[in-house]
Amino acid sequence: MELKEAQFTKDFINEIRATYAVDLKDTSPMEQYMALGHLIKRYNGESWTDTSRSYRKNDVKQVYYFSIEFLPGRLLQSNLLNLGITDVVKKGLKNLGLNFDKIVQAEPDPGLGNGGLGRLAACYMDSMASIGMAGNGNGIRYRYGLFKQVFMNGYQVELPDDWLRNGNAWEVRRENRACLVRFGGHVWLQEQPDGSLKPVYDHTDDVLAVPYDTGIIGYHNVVTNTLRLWSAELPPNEEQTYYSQEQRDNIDEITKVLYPDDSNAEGRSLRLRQEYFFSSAGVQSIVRHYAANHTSFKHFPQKVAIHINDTHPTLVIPELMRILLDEYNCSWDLAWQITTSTMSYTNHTIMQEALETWPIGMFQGLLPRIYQIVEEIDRRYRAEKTPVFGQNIVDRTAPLGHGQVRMAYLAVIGSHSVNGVAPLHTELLKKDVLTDLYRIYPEKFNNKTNGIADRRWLEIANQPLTKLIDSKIGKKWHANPKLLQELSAYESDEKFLQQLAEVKKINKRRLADYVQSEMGITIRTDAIFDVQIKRLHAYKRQVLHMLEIIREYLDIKRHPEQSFIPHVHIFGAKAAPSYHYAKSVIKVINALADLVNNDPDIGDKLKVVFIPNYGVSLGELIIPAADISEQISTASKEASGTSNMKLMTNGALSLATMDGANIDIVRAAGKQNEYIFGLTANDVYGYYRRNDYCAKSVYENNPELQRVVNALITNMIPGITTEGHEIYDSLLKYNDEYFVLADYAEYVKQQEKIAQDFQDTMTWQRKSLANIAASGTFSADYSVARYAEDIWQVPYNRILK
Ligand code: 26W
Repeated sequence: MELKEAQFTKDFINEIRATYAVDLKDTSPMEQYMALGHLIKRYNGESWTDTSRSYRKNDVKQVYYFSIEFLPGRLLQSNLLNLGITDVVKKGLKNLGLNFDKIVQAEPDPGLGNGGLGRLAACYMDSMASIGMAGNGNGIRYRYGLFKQVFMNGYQVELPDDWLRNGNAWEVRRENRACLVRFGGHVWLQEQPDGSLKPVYDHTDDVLAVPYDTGIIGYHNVVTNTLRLWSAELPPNEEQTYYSQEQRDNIDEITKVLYPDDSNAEGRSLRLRQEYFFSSAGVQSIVRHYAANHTSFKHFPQKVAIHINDTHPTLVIPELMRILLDEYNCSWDLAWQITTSTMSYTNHTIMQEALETWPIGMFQGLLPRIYQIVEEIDRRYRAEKTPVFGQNIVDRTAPLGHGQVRMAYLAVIGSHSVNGVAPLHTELLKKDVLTDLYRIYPEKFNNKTNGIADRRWLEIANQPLTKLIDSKIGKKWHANPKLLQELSAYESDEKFLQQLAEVKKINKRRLADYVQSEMGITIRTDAIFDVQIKRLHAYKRQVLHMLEIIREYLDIKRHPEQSFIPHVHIFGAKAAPSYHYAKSVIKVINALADLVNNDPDIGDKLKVVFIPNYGVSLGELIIPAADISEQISTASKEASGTSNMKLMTNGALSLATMDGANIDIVRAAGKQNEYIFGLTANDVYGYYRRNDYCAKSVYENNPELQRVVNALITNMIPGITTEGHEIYDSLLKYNDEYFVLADYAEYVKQQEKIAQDFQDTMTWQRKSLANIAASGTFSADYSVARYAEDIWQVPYNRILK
């Protein structure tokens, strides 16, 4: 948008006066931020209205991305960038004597997600708007986001994330678009005068779903899409209904807090209520919007695509069926045809324990009408498929079985498309997790490799690098990230490689300053910054990284005279509050950090920093500073990974297993530019098949490994008690479920190679450059374009190859 500095300054001062009734000099950064946020929202109001109007006027097909998590990160800088007014605003604020960085930091980071799944949804929102596609988000406005993590005596402690304390500058409450969501009670089918059956409800608990909309601004294209998050409230009280405190609490509870677990399916009915709540409200509002502009539902799938981001929103399937059957008198066959043509589903994990199922009793009690519909889906599925495929496979794959509603199966059966998030992951879905359903519906299965929002992860997070890239290849890559490939032309340009090294230094300095001021740990910026940032999970194997630290520590202690390339190990990871083992790993790494960082024999050769409260904002600080990107999951377990892509585009070299999208990263950047090790998915499946993995014999045959692992139980690390034993036992007593010991030797070899290679700056930077140049293909712009073409069948207007 066009904006003159004088205009901006005037508007900003007016906004401050109108909102806070004080002079600028008496405002806090938080107030300055809120005023700025409101002003930008106002500036963008017209484009938001125009976008909605033009979608309606042209009857454009719309995508609704349903996700129980969205992890958008701070919006101020991203909105300024996409509107193209960053420089004007920065200059204006500077001339008013304000500190832009402080204002940016004052924005709360909405933690409405756990990790990869929620962040992916947010990247996709940005990209859909940026390629000019009608893509809306639908989710939950949690009153409290993911807990704030602090360490007390090295243990993780969870504090509430009161992110709405000062209000939310970007959202618009739309009470007039609220709808009712029904829970519990009784339902029976009553014959109507025309002979049809209609459900009648009795004693239901009704909840008002109120939408809060946030504009998602596209990159330099005047498109603003909508992220709609629902909040649960008391229904309007026209009949003076009395609500007991318990009823009020029950309603309040629904959107109060995000479930902080992405490792185990939660069996509690509150979670099921959350899932139905936003699924129902979202579908109701879609249908209402559609019905206001169309007379027949026949063409609904030509105008609406609903995407199910993992199984949590699967109830959109029976909910759309319910509305079509009960409210619009569709026949079952027509309703089913409409529903399956509308729905598509992405699976994000092959971890068995994360696959959702609900006990039928709980499900039926909470959602009696929806249960009837699921029963009918199940009945028809069995009737149709048994003659063709036989009883066994149909029993194994039906929506109802073993007393459970099986959400993934319902999602596959009720959708026309099912995708995994990286080629290997999709293959494993077909061969393993969903293999029976793949036999029945091979045509539904396809791959859509994940992507990331380059504009946030490179342009905003890493401005020094962005400037350097722009100075060489111009700015066209901002809208077409594959053009980063043009940087390859500079692989032999030593001056450029030197500049690349300097940029990395600047980013390392910025992180080192943060670590110094927040944690009191001094780290040297000429050390290798070796980064592992992701949720704490056994399969992600933070333990393997930890063993390497022990090895390096013992090495320096035993050979103090030997030269050692300084190494800083950086972790960021939250553990699910109920995940005991993950919390023990945090404690041990923190204890190890204490030992290493304070040992005078070690000095500044080796440092360990576990940065508390990792999230989007800290990611923006850490990622640009990384030399090494640790992507060391047990092969086959990480569906895709996305931090691998963020780190790559910021010039980090991957220390990685052949898992998830690491495989595609290696292919894109070249194996010689990464550090690859360990078992392949095939190897891992081989062990499963033969059942012949023996962790103990790996241990017994490697004296160095023994020394390292024994450190967990020999009091070498002060301050840990049972935690070291727990990890030790997981490796040796319980036969190392995630093949940590199997991969140890090769991992160490790659670490040694890294230490060698790091000393040759030119070669290192050449590898770093190869990663940056090849990273463009992992832009979410292309990912959503593939979804648009192959699954959603919606147009977009930026040409992407
Ligand atoms: C039921 C509890 C629960 C909650 C969330 C189980 C599983 C989840 C998510 C599906 C876990 C998740 O975030 N998966 C990650 O999705 C990313 C985006 O596709 C992938 O890059 C990661 O590999 C995958 O672990």
